[in-house]
Amino acid sequence: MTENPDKFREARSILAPFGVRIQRLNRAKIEVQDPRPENIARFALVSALESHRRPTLVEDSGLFIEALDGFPGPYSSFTYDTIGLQGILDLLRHYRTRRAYFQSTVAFGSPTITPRLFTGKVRGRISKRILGKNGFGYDPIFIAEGSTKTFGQTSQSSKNMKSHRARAFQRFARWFLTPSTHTVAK
Ligand code: ITT
Repeated sequence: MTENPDKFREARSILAPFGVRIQRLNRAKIEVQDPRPENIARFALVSALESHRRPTLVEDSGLFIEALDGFPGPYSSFTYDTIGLQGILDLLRHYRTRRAYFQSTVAFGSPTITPRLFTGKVRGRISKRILGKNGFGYDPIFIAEGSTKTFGQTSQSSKNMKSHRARAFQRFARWFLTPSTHTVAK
């Protein structure tokens, strides 16, 4: 469940090689204010399951910048819509460290399965300029560790090799495909 079609597209392409197919439920995620993405994802999932009584995935993600004590973190969506990429670069102008990470927290549950959380992180740094047109959100200002290009300059498949979202959804898929750990009523 997400209102963000880019997140859905990525999740679908990450899960496809596992043979796990998902459909987008285009509904507003009920987002509590909490510094911990795990709490936001869990609450959103439990709220969604009140009306959507089927196996459901919810994802909460964000960009955490070290020099800004983790900002925008849980406020990533709002910050992107307000000050945007240039606003982040302006905020960082006088800082020496540009270290940052993306985190994705996937929550899965159904009326018969208690919510399970899967987290993925990718560490990197904020670029000095906005670079590239691929991806979405903060991709044009985020350079993953070991790379010289922003996610905005890399292909979807390269991003999927190391992204926070890939790591979280791959963890989910490995769990989901291990039948001894649970049963999902289809
Ligand atoms: P839903 O709540 O409906 O799922 P959303 O876009 O509001 O959609 P979040 O609350 O999880 O989702 O906000 C995450 C924001 O963080 C998102 O809008 C982007 O701006 C940013 N973000 C998350 N993952 C990203 C990625 O892989 N690349 C670039 N920006 C990302």
